[in-house]
Amino acid sequence: MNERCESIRRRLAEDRCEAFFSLSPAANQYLTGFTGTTSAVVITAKEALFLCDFRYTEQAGEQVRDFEVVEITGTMETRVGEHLKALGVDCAVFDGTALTVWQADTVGKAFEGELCSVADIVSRQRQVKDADEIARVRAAAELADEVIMEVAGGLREGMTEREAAARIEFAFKARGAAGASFDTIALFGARSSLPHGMPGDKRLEKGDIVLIDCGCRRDGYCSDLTRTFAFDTIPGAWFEEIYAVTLTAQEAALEALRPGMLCREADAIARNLIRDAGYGAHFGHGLGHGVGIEIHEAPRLNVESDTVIEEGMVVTVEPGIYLPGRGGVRIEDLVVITRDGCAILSRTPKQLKVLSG
Ligand SMILES: [Mn+2]
Repeated sequence: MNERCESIRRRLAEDRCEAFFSLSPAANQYLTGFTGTTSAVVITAKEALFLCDFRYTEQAGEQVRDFEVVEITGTMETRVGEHLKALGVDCAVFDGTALTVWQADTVGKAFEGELCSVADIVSRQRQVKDADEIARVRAAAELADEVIMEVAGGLREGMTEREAAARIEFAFKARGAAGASFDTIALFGARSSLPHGMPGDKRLEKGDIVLIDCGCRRDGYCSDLTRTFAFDTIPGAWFEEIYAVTLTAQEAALEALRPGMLCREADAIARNLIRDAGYGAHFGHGLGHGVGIEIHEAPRLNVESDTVIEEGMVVTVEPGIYLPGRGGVRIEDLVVITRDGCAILSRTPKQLKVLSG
């Protein structure tokens, strides 16, 4: 019996709905184990169907457990609607955050029954990880630790941001990851003030800040890690100050994180410290986010989230201070919430490190 599928069935019973369907690769991986990019899942009280096309039939045979694998041809959305109709369903729910309007319309045209969008039907379940999922995230986090130190230690004057990012992504694959869990961020000098800047042609110079935000996907699960370094020389007292404030805020949030706390309360711990140090306007993003099958998933640690933190959630803690035109600092760890606190999965040291040039 597939417990994740049974949980969907319990939710269907509570909501008095007869069927759930999904075309989301992340939700389908969670429910079935399938890691391909195109598939559909249909769940009713009695049926559990997994739909894929010819390209994936063999893979589905190896990966998919507890679902009846159905090979389809043509438009997946139309086939899903036809299956719902053939199952005699009147009402079907889907996760509205994971389906486009076109997809819903196309399913609906073939189905002819009632479709109902429910925002969090799978994503809420996915927030709390089981031991197997935590082990996979931990393994992905270990690889990020290895790779960031190896590549940061190998940076040389004149190397471009793009090359640094490419070295990280190569190292992930060479060490057995499926690849990066998102496009690697490697920013030098003043460009480190761009919280999600794209690596470009900027060449590394002595006295530059080096901000690296990277992670990999390994066995279907993601990691996420950010460190900020100085190259050869510390750029100035201002940088040491924003580094110290960011680190204090990050460690205070880690110290406080525990089950029962609201996500916005966790965010406020770091945010208040940064604001009190005079940099409130320069920390414009949330404290962190859930990590699992997707690099950004529920819960969100931000100023407005009322989600209660629970044991087994895996989240990032990543405050930053960004001074336009000068440079920025972000320090990010990946953590798992434990019974009475959190366990930090990221092992890369956080004291300000000056990379040798
Ligand atoms: Mn992150």
